[in-house]
Amino acid sequence: MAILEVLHFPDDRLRNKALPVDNIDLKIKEIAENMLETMYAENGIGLAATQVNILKRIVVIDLSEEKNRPLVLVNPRITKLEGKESMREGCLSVPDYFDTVERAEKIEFNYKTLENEIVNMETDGLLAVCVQHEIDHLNGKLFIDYLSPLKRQRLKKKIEKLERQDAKAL
Ligand code: K1U
Ligand code: ZN
Repeated sequence: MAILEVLHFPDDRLRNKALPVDNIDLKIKEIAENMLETMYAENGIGLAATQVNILKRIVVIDLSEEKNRPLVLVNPRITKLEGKESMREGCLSVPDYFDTVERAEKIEFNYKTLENEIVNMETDGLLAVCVQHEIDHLNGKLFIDYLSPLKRQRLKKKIEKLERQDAKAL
């Protein structure tokens, strides 16, 4: 198992679109294991493969307190969106920044498990938000894209300034 490097905004590689997984083989299982280890190490509740520069449609999620209920979603696809809800979101690719985003309140989605089974699910609350956030990552979209251009520009400048300070300190 390995902890992978999580890309940070404004890295252009976060804008890449992930491709569907054709065959769930040992390599895909190893990627999923490494993604889970990375998500737990970073104290996240989700992680999409594009965040670790792997352009495959794989997402891991664990909303449990004990961090012992991992979900691996291969080729996840939302089939129905209902209602609207605003929730405060964070992102492992945009460290130390949280903001409120409006998304669908209730979703229906499907995915393949690592055992090659197709699962259909209906959900709301944090899981619905997290699935939408992670599928956005697979499509090269970040939660900050929903903010106003002014807010996003300010955030980019702040991050670039911090990066320059970090580089000087080295
Ligand atoms: O995809 C990611 O970057 C992971 C992200 C998932 C997410 C959190 C909150 C709303 C939508 C999607 C995180 O895990 S952010 C970090 C975090 O630790 C966290 C944020 C809110 C609740 C619980 C944990
Ligand atoms: Zn994220």
